[in-house]
Amino acid sequence: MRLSRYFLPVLKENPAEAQIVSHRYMLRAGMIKQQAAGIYSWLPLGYRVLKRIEQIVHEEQVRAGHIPLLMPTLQPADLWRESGRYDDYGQEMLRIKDRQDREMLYGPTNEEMITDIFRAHVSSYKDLPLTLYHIQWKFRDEMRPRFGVMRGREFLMKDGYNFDVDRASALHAYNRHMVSYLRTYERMGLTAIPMRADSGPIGGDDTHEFLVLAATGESEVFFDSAVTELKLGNRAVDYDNRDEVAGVCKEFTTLYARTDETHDEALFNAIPEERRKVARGIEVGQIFYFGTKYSEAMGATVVTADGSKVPVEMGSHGIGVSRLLGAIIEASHDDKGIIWPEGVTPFPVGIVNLKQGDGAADAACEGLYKALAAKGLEALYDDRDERAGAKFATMDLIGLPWRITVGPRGLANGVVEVTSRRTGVSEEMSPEAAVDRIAQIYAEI
Ligand code: P5A
Repeated sequence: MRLSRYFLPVLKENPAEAQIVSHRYMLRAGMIKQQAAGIYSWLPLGYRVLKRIEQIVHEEQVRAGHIPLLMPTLQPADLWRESGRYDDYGQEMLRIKDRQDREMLYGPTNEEMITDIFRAHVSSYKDLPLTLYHIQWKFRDEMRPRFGVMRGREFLMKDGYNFDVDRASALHAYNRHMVSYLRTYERMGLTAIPMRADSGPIGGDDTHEFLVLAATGESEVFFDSAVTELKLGNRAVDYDNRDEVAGVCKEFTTLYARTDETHDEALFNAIPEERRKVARGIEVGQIFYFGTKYSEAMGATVVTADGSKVPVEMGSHGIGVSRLLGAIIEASHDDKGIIWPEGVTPFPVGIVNLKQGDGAADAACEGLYKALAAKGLEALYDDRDERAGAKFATMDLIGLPWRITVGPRGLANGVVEVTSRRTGVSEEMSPEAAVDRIAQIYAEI
């Protein structure tokens, strides 16, 4: 993409309404525009990151054996009357009437609708296990929408629902989600710690929230600092192997890590003092096992191997897709702007032409741009007729992890400069070597 033809409305001034750094940088970098309290347009740069995050979420769900579908944003109220949640949900639910005076709502979550789909089409244990998920907009009329996409009213969620014949299989589905979430967050450059939590309006006995530590997080969390060292890394996990999946979950949930709702002072005090941490965290996901809560209320049953009819065992599992942009920025920025991890960056690399209009510089930039494209890497090429300082400031603000700087002086010596946004370290090399270096970095992601 050539910046002269792109739509990147960066702001020079700090927007007064933004209280936290991620909100400030998302507005300044021209990623989002507020349209009403807690409701945003996704401008091109923000939209690219949102799509990257969605892509990673999809890949890891499919890897775990989960199946994508798409349910609508609008739902009939009657479904929610069946589960009893139509009245329970209160003012957080946006209720709408259509022209026939039928009661509708903008879905805050989809347990009822997926149960309705299940009961219409599945009746035998032979069709299980089954996990269906979608990535769809939700609406919750939050009392205090704030911090930009962090606590929106309209927000994008990945929500998945497992259907299993018995409790043991449903717990395996719960564990599978935990492992797939760990991998998902790691690919985004995040450390998200699973913490024992409270199930709130979704209901159920077993639930973990995934928290990214950040001073601006809305949840107070208590944990053993050793938990922050755990990494899934590249190990291959066989998602069908119950013991192996349970083993990974055990590794990640044995050390003390809880939100304030489930915090236990006595257990906490048993941790060696130097490892006892109280901090704040951003909830980027939550998984629930709730058994037959919805299937019983809504008549979703399966016939088991011995011929008996039982309500299907279920759980639901959510990732805050749009919130993740804010969480990643909170975890990865400096005073100049965002520092995107390679896994989610809107463009893999930026090209800065220090002297637009100079024949050699223009030709070298075009060459780099094409050579990167040939390797599947779409660079953001700053081809505007601007001062070098302004170009660097824009690149630093929007946070592309790598920058190639091209100027007549370097070219006279046959070199361009490759700079890491994270470390600020620059290295001179030939344009060909620069392309190979960037391609190598992304080949390893
Ligand atoms: C699990 C999937 C559920 O709704 N039902 C379907 C279950 N869980 S949840 O914890 O309530 O939400 C899942 C994740 O969505 C994000 N989230 C939000 N993001 C932005 N703005 C909001 N107002 C908001 N509310 C929830 C969180 O990341 C949460 O973990």
